[in-house]
Amino acid sequence: MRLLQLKHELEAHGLVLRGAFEVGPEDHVPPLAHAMPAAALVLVGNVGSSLWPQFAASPEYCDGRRDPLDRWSQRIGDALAARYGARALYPFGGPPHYPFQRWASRAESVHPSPLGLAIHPEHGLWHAYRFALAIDQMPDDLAPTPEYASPCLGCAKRPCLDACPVGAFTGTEYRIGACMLHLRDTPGGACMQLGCAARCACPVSAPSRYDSQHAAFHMQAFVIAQSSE
Ligand code: B12
Ligand code: SF4
Ligand code: SF4
Repeated sequence: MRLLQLKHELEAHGLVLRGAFEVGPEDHVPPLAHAMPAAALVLVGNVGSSLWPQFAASPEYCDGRRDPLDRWSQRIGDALAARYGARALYPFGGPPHYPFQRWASRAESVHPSPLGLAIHPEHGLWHAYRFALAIDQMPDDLAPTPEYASPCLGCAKRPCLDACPVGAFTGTEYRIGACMLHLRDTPGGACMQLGCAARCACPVSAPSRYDSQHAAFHMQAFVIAQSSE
């Protein structure tokens, strides 16, 4: 596999190559076909609202059925896996969950933030992962990952921890019950319409914030998923 070629293919879907790394036993990547161990893992996701135009025009978004973004991701991930002889792994569908945030920190310079979301030096909190491709050989053009310090280290005021209207983030835990009550009580409120206020309060890479339609889609999906649990 050449990462440059994959990168171009992903661009057509609004997806972004999020890095790759050589797999070790501590990464807990499942085996490929015939129990062959994976040699490398390639991560794919979105930065800002990169995927929104393509996803919003997709059959999955328009068919009114459940989990459109997961189904869209799966269609693209499965097709790429078949073409590259890879195994596609998804962040959804658990538990158990594949450790995507841990894998992300192996693939590129992201760090845990006080909100639990991984923070990226360029995209801040406005990025996520759609799938990973496990492959049997190292990509020909894998470059070393540059290391950047976490932006949170230089953020003394930590405005993300003060912005939630119901104090759902304590710095060590996320009180999902309090958050969910607020979201259900205020369907027209800022969190539901523009995205989590704590996430929006982070000053890092404000221009990468999700477009309002994209943000509202995720918040609605989040409430629907929690309501059906
Ligand atoms: C379960 C889950 C949730 C649960 C619980 C999350 C939790 N913190 O416990 C719920 C439903 C609450 C949730 C909510 C959201 N989630 Co979520 N979630 C997951 C999921 C499916 C599994 C996480 C997990 O348990 N992993 C298992 C462990 C073993 O994996 P790990 O990588 O080793 O675990 C690391 C993280 O869990 C992290 N971590 C977890 N909690 C905390 C808390 C703190 C304080 C810190 C520092 C670190 C940290 O540390 C671990 C070690 O590295 C992941 C996808 C995935 N498969 O990873 C998405 C994921 C973490 N979620 C994601 C997102 C975006 C959200 C939402 C913002 C969705 C939305 N509305 O848009 C919300 C947050 C709500 C809000 N108000 O902001 C993204 C995060 C992207 C990023 N930039 O890091 C992920 C990676 C999914 C994706 N497709 O990219 N989520
Ligand atoms: S507001 Fe500061 S501490 Fe919070 S996520 Fe952003 S950079 Fe990190
Ligand atoms: S979505 Fe709103 S209520 Fe929920 S944690 Fe974020 S700021 Fe708090």
